Amino acid sequence: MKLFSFWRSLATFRVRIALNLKGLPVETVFVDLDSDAQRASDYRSVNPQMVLPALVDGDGPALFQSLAILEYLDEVHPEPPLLPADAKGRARVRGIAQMVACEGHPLLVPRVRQYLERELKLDEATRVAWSRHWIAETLAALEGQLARDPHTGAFCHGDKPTMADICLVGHMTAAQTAQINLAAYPTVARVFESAMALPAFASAHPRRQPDTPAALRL
Ligand SMILES: N[C@@H](CCC(=O)N[C@@H](CS)C(=O)NCC(=O)O)C(=O)O
Repeated sequence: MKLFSFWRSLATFRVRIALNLKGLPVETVFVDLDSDAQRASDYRSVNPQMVLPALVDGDGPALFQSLAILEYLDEVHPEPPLLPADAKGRARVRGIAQMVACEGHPLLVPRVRQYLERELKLDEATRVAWSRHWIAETLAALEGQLARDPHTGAFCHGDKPTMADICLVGHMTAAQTAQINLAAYPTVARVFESAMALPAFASAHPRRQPDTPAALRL
């Protein structure tokens, strides 16, 4: 398998965790988002949406959208499962994953930040306020969902990691980078600690990748 990746990409972080949990070896192709390499013709031919990640399994075609890739990996390599066995549990886990991947994260990606800066001419402080606002909104939504539900265990759903944790850790990483006070989100923070204690999560961390700038490497 070939994974198109950038160290800081939170959507790619998700796929790296799933590959690690399932013990699947992967060749990594680095696409530098900081130099807009996602818009160069060679990557555009892999993923016309010009976003990471993309995953090529064997002869392809390239798979795109991190949640679709996670579902694919889970179908083709079922162990360990990324979704619970029961339909309501699967709906809950997918719902939590989508709160991050479909609601929170899209407001933070480079093309949105660039539009705010280059087209709407927002200054740095206003753009930072935008990011911090949406990160906190998603944290509050996650906390509300996790804190009230008895299905929440050491992880988002019970005591084994699922797709929900895979998405949650990326969002918490964004919150840490934005230096958001996490005191109001104790359940999210606790689940984050449980997940990041697992080597499959820890080694996928954005600051532990071969293309992570040396000054930022953990
Ligand atoms: N919903 C997509 C998000 C894809 C996405 O926006 N990826 C970011 C990195 S995390 C990206 O490549 N952005 C490039 C850009 O915004 O120009 C997924 O889950 O795969």
